Amino acid sequence: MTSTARIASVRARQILDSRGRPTVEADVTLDNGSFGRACAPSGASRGIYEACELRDGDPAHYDGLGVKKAVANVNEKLASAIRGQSVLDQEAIDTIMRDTDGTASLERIGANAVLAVSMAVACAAAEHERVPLYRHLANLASTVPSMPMPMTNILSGGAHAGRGMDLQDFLMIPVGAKSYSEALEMISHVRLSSTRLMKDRGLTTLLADEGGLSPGFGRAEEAMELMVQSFESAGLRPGDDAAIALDVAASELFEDRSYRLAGEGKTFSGAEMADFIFDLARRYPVVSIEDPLDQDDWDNWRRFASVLPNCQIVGDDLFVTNVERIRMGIEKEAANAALIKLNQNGTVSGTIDATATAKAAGFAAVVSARSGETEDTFIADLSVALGAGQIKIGSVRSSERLAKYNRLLRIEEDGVLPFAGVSGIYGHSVAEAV
Ligand code: 2PG
Ligand code: MG
Repeated sequence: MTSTARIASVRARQILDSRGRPTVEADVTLDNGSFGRACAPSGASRGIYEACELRDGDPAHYDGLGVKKAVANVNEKLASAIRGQSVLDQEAIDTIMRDTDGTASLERIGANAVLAVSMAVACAAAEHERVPLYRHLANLASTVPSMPMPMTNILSGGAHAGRGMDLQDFLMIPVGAKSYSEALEMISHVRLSSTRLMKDRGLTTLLADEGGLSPGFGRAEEAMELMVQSFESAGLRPGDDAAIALDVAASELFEDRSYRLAGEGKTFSGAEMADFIFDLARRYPVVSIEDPLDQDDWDNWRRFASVLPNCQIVGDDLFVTNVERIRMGIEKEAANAALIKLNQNGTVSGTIDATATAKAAGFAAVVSARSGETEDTFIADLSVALGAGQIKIGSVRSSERLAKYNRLLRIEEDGVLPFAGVSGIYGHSVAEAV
């Protein structure tokens, strides 16, 4: 048994994320001197049901994107509310913070304020217990840790790339990898191959927010072809060694009850949008599709999931890491996997609950970064701790992403954790386990 340690002080500040925008960083110090620090991430293609990210709205500073109010809420409200609490009781601390806010979507204090503190509390507890963060989180969640399979952006469009392509992300899953480090090497190889192929063809190799390449293609098919060619030129067999995952981020395309795909020159109904994605999934080695439809288009989600029963169908904007919405998805059989983002939920314990809800129903879980990230590596430990099976960090480019990939290399080096491989991807062994 470890002795308890109590929260002595909490302090927040405004720092900048990978897009140069303000975000909240929080420090938690315990009465025995143990310390935890964490930073809230921030999304660009946000779901309307996400917990609230509090921004100052003062045009004189950072175009209204400052987070000084959220910082003040930590320093003036949350700090006194949780001072003296046992750091080991994450759930009680998260509940106090939710009660201090008093709204379901944390709109008074701000989910960015609450989450940064919630994560820093977990970090301080791990330091106090002298265990790696993933061990502490696995103890909190009563889960069995494993090394996740990465799902990595190679080509990007949508809100992350100035709407260069309609679909937001064309990702690679190195399904043939036998270890996390092998998976990472395969990804790096494909990333380099695609850059080379694009340069050879005289295409632009602009970088999107998460480090994916933005070739400026109009049509999704051109991006799919380039994905397959990049696998082959890296010496990988499409489908056997490397497969494709899509994040359509369709809520961003939904306007006036239609899906508007400027690059394709098409406007689709929900059924036509689904058919468009089915067609891509049939012609290319696609194993995972995220947000193929709008966050409120439940009927078409249901139909979509029933037509592609062996493909992983991931709800991001649809579920927003929210237990109630994940339950609705389970009931309606609208998907078979949940994207897990801490800041959509607002607390560490709420995120653990959302993941447990999904997993208990046989859904797969993908722990995910946001387009706005920092050097914080919390999600690497979280994905391991929850035995989520999959992680989505962004491309292997720029240090806010590499910090997390590299943290996973260090965890792997401990040599004690199994690699999830394809077992965490729905339609592989998750489906059989249901
Ligand atoms: C997503 C995320 C991460 P954002 O849609 O899955 O890629 O994007 O953080 O901009 O919501
Ligand atoms: Mg998404």
